[in-house]
Amino acid sequence: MHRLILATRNANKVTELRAILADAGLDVELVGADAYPEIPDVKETGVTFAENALLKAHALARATGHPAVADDSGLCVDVLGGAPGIFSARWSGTHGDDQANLDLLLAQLADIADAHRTAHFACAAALALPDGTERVVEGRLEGTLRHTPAGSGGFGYDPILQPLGDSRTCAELTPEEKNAISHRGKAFRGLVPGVRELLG
Ligand code: ITT
Repeated sequence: MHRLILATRNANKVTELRAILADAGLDVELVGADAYPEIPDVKETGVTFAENALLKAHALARATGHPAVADDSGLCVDVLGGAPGIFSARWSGTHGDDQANLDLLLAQLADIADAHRTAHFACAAALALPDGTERVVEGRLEGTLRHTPAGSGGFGYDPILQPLGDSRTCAELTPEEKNAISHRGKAFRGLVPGVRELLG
């Protein structure tokens, strides 16, 4: 059985990709980056989601000698020209402060009417082999931004992103409902043919 490394310390992402690989009937042992605590995190120096996902996947594949998958994702707001984009996790200045990031974005958009509050979550998922072979797939979840947060599920900007065709925010969906339509779910599922092709 092939060992596949997922370049994240987020256990939810490992669970989600493991389920997608199992659904696809792929006999792969998926482990998170926590299995390799000695390998340092990679600097995300790319300027697109795809570049950052590829950087992380190649670094982990080289360091472990195993195929590696990585993702990079964020929220892209149309009226802000696609920002926060790759800066989503540190939009307020502090990496990973979800509440501060969300509060700042809502303040910036305070005067923007509903018709102009379109946005999408974007995710690039990359697969890299130790020999440098690579595949990358992108997924999106389109929606509109609420004026006030709603819901307690999920993370990040979930309480303000209402998917097109739904009356709830992402934070009001069950994890299964969100995975079925999410940018990350789409990108991970889109990567399955590449995993099958390259790992058999
Ligand atoms: P890693 O440790 O795997 O890198 P991360 O949380 O630092 O995870 P992500 O690439 O998953 O980075 O996401 C970057 C930011 O984009 C994240 O902090 C959120 O603010 C936002 N984001 C991405 N996906 C999201 C989602 O499904 N729901 C809400 N916010 C999301």
